[in-house]
Amino acid sequence: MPTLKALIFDVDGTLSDTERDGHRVAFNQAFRDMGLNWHWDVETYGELLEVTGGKERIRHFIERYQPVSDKSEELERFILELHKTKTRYFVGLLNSGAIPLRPGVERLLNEARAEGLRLAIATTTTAENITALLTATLGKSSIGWFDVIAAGDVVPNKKPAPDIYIYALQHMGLDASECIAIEDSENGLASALGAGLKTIVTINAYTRQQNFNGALAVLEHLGQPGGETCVDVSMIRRIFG
Ligand code: XBP
Ligand code: MG
Repeated sequence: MPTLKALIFDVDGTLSDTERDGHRVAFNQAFRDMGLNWHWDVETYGELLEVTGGKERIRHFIERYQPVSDKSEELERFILELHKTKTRYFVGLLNSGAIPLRPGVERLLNEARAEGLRLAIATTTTAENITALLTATLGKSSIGWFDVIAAGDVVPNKKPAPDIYIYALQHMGLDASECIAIEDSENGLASALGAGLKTIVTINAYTRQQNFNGALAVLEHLGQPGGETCVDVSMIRRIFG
């Protein structure tokens, strides 16, 4: 019977509720900066979230709503520049402290460390965003709490493909059977399950209606002691089996 050795956390929607008031706002600031008359309202962004990866989301938006004839390198350079501008704005929002951790995240991270569980991150987002989020919410030293921070373009295929979780497992030298993933979305769950990981889902406004078949548990959030839900290490060990 495998022993639980590590927790692997998703970032956007899991560590923090970053999409509606973070990434979406940063995208719109970047559009304005680059003289585009595009605006992603809350509903449109929710639809665009079906595509993971900010650069991939911009490309998908262009293909669906702003088709251009040339698929040239020019377009790719434009997308890269637009995404770089967006990341600058998003990091600025994180640095301002505008985006807190979700309930129970800091508590569970500290409990896991105290119990000798290893920690990792497996995310589609850009690595720079994670450094900024961890520093703003937990302090710079928290970056060292994670054995692996597997992020964004380090793998060819983003979520729902399993690549990013497989990358994290390989770099930790652990088997999927020794770990649990914590996710927020259908794409994230598919990615973790595809890598063979048992997965706990904490939903949010954008993912509430999605299909979480196969998850070990689907919860509002990680909760606090005495609350309706409190995901702590002993609870995780129980459902891990
Ligand atoms: C969520 C994503 C990311 C963010 C935007 O990542 O799909 O692409 O929406 O971040 P996860 P970037 O849930 O796996 O953390 O613009 O840096 O891609
Ligand atoms: Mg997520």
